[in-house]
Amino acid sequence: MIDSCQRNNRPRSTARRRAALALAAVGLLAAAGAVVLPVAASAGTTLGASAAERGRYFGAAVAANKLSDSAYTTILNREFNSVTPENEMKIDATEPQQGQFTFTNADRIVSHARSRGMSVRGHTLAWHSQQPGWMQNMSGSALRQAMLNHVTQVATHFRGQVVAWDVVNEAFADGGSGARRDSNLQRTGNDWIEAAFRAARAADPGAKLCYNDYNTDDWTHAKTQAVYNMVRDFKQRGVPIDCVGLQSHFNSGSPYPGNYRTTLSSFAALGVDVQITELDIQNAPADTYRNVVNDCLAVARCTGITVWGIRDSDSWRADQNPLLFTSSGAKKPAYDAVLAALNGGTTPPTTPPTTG
Ligand code: 9MR
Repeated sequence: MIDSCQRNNRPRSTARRRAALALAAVGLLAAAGAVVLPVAASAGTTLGASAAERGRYFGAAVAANKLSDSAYTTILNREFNSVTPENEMKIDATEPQQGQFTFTNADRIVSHARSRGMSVRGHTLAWHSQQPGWMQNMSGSALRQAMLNHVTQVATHFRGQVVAWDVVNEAFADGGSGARRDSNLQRTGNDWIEAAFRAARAADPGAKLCYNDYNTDDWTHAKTQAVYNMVRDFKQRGVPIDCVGLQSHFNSGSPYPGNYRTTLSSFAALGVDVQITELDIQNAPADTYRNVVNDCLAVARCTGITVWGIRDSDSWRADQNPLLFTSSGAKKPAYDAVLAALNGGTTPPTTPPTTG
């Protein structure tokens, strides 16, 4: 099993080189008596560089049709070292007709990311939602076979290019039941999830395979416990699973829970990585963003954070202004809080103090 760092070590090694250069420069200047005190030499000035300093990635969901918007790509290319296609790898996008695969838009995002040293999270291979019409109309063994073929074909196409896959998305019901969500896939048999993971492993043995869901942030919730029990069972029985994605869409109805760190560390203790995969927070309070970053940093196997869009106008919940950049691309207070948290509470050496 190749880990994500080995598969794409550019952000980390670049960050290390930068840190070494910064240290050397500070050393020279200090020797010349030009500076008094280095401002935390390892403090990065972008989300991706600062996360890399902490052995993690900082990513964004990206839409292919925005790659021609230079205001958008300027922020993407400057700040992020991981990318998740927001819709372009979903089932309806990649297999609109049964057996006919289209990868043009997903390939555009992958190529944009990888040519700039960003890693790619794949989203998603098997899901009850965004199924093309032909799949919605299927059931039973024909559907099971079609789902497995989809997993195999898509994971094979992107083999070696995607560091982590959301193999299965949102398979548990909301509320207190702790049950699986009813869907045409679930009705093919309770083992559909592990079958999808085995097919993904066979198609791309180097990718980390994740289970991804929402409302699994509060440790006391039945849904969180149900996912935890499934992952524990998979690990015990040798079903190939490497990571759990917590989407972490926080708002007044589904707020950031005080026990979030317990959730992260409890999943990690099962022997899987944990990734925060779709973060956005209603009104982007700086304190909550800071807490989320610090919770991830406190858990060694919390390997990265992805925000679900770049500017507020890019968000699926644009009316909640939940992201790190304003619609015109300015950094919000939440951005500063995230960057400072990634830098260990230090202020990045961006703007020299003004004098006089
Ligand atoms: O952000 C995505 C939006 O553009 C799509 O219309 C929507 C369709 O289901 O999916 C959104 O992304 C979802 C993600 O794939 C899974 N978790 C919830 C996300 C927000 O709805």
